[in-house]
Amino acid sequence: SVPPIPKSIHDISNGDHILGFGADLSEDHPGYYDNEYKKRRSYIADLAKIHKPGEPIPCVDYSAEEIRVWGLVLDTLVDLYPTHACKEYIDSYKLFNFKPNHIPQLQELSEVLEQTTGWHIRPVAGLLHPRDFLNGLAFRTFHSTQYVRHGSNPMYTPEPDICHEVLGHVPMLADPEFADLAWVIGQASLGASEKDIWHLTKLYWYTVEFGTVKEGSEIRAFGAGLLSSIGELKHMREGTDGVMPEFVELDPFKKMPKMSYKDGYQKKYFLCESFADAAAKLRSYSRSILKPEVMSMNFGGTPIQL
Ligand code: H2B
Ligand code: FE
Repeated sequence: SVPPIPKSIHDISNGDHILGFGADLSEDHPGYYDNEYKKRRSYIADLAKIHKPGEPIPCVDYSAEEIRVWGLVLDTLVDLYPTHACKEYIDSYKLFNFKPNHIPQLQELSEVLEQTTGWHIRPVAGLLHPRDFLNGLAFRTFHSTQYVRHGSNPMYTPEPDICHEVLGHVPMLADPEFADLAWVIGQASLGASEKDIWHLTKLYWYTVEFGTVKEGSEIRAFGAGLLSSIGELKHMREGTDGVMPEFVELDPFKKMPKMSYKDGYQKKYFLCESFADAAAKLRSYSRSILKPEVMSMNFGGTPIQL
C-alpha cells in the first residue's frame, strides 16, 4: 500500500511517523536513566511538531551542558577535516563559521542553505520514517533533529542529534553537486513501492551517510556518518585492529549490503568518482523506477531533471 504522492512539503508529516526513540527512550540509549535529559529531549522534540513549513524554526536556548557536548564534538572533528573530509565539505564548512561555544540554530543554517543551493531545513522530533524522510529530499528539504546527544559519552549517539545533522549533513547540502545527488534519491522515493523505498534507504545510507569520494590518489569522506564521527573517520582511513575496510564502486542497480543503525563501524564503503558521477548513476537508477505522475511534477519552479 503506497500512500498518496506528496505534492509539496506540506503533504509530508514531520511528526506522524517517528521510528526512533520515544519520550521514554530505551535501555540502550545513554540517557535512559537520566530523567532531566529525557524531559529536555522531549521539550526540544516537541518544538518540531508544532513547526509549519515556511515559518521560522523555533530557537532553542541551549544549556551550558549542551554547549559543552557540542564543543567537544566540534573540537575533536575539526582537526581531522583537513586530511579526511572531501574538498566540497571543507569549502562549504567555511560558510557556517561554527564555534565551540555556540550551537547553531537550525533557522540560521536553513537561511544559508536557501541562499546557496535553495535547500531548507525542517525540524523533526526524531528518526523519521524513511519514506517521509526521503520524500522530503524531493522538495529540497532536510529533516533535522534539534536536541543534543547525552553528555555521558559525547563521541557516541544511537540516534541523529544536532551535532550529527549540523556537522555531518548541513555543509554538504551547501554544495550544488552533492545537493543534486540527494535530490535525485528524493525524487525516486515519491510514490515508490515499499521494496524500492528500502533499496533507496540503502543507497542513501551508502552515499549520504557513509559515502567516500576519490581525490587524486586519496579517499575522502563525504557521508555524514563519517564526518560527524572521529572514530568512523579514523576507521575509514586506518581500519580497526589491523583490519582495513573494503572500498567498492557504487552501482545503484546492484543489491546493496545489509545495513544496521547499530552495527558499529562500516566494513564496506562505497567509493564515488565524483558527486556528478554518483548523481548520474543514481539518476539512471531513478529513471528505472520513477512514477509517471512524478515526471510531470514541478518542484518549486524546477521540473524534474532526468
Ligand atoms: N530521520 C532523521 N531525523 N534524521 C536522519 O538523518 C534520518 C531520518 N535518516 N530518517 C533517514 C531516516 C535515513 O537513515 C534513511 C533514509 O532511512
Ligand atoms: Fe544522518
